[in-house]
Amino acid sequence: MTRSIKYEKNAIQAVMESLPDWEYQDVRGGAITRNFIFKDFNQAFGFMTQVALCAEKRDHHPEWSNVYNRVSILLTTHDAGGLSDKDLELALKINELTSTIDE
Ligand code: H2B
Repeated sequence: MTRSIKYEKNAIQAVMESLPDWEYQDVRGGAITRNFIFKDFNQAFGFMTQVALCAEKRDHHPEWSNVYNRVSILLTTHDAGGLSDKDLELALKINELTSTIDE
């Protein structure tokens, strides 16, 4: 398993520039969040299924919640105590998945 590399404070701005749809949160050493709204529950859960498979493949898992057509995702790396390259990589993958969903 590859180790994660935590981003220190001075690197956060550059990271967030590559993730315009995500918001940085100064919690738990650093985290990023994004909220999604889908057409209905089927579409939201289909998206979650795709994210779950990508997460498991990477052994890197989101903190998330779902209410009907809404999905909220928070990414942080507890092993590193904050935001890491694994969060950035998964966030970019999640962006890629949403761009293929017809809303
Ligand atoms: N997911 C996230 N988001 N952060 C982690 O630090 C993490 C994980 N660690 N998934 C992995 C699993 C670790 O607990 C296992 C043992 O590899």
